[in-house]
Amino acid sequence: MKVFASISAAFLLLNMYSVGATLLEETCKNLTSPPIGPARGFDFEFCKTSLQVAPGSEKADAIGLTIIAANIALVNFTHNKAKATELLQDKNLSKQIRRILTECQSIYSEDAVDLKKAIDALKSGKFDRMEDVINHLGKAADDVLACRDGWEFSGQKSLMPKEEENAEKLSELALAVASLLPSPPSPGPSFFGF
Ligand SMILES: *[C@@H]1O[C@H](CO)[C@@H](O)[C@H](O)[C@H]1NC(C)=O
Ligand SMILES: *[C@@H]1O[C@H](CO)[C@@H](O)[C@H](O)[C@H]1NC(C)=O
Ligand SMILES: CC(=O)N[C@H]1CO[C@H](CO)[C@@H](O)[C@@H]1O
Repeated sequence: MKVFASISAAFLLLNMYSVGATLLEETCKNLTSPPIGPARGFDFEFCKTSLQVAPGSEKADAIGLTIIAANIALVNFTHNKAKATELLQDKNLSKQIRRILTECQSIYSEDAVDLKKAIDALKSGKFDRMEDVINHLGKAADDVLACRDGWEFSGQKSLMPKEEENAEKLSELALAVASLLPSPPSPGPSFFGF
């Protein structure tokens, strides 16, 4: 009886592992190498550990996993906006630093709205809105880069480099996960635009 119970427990665990981990791991595996995702590919462990922390990620389907990825990016953008706001309280910031930080703050703020729109479109389950999803996620990823470039081009050290790096990687991850979604049924152009 005891043996039986532990055998079933082991089976249950195995099952949960293979059923649960498959889509998430397969997704991350597919994103590890080009051409899908950024040219250099994602680090598999980064992809897996980022997505895995979200409750439900083990059992999520492709759309669900994309919602999770977008939501993780949204949490970080919201956090970064708050961080920028906090840093701007410092009255002693140079004019240049204040300008860049203000720009980054509005980027995080605006793009949080884009990320929410992407999530809403995904939740609607309508394939004709997939182009919107890709556009919103792509805008968020591009804008973080613009914020990082703002520091670099002015020869300034970012006041929140770690947060910016996270937001960059997480928004790229969300975009990449979305780009694995099946194309909308024809007629109509593929949402990749090629
Ligand atoms: C991963 O890539 C393989 C081979 O291209 C493909 O058959 C599979 O559907 C992809 N899986 C996901 C989750 O994108
Ligand atoms: C702000 O700068 C002034 C002048 O450089 C300095 O006296 C003051 O201590 C600084 N305040 C803070 C909070 O760093
Ligand atoms: C992966 C990652 O960097 N996640 C961060 C997102 O933002 C929250 C704060 O809101 C951090 O706790 C996470 O570490």
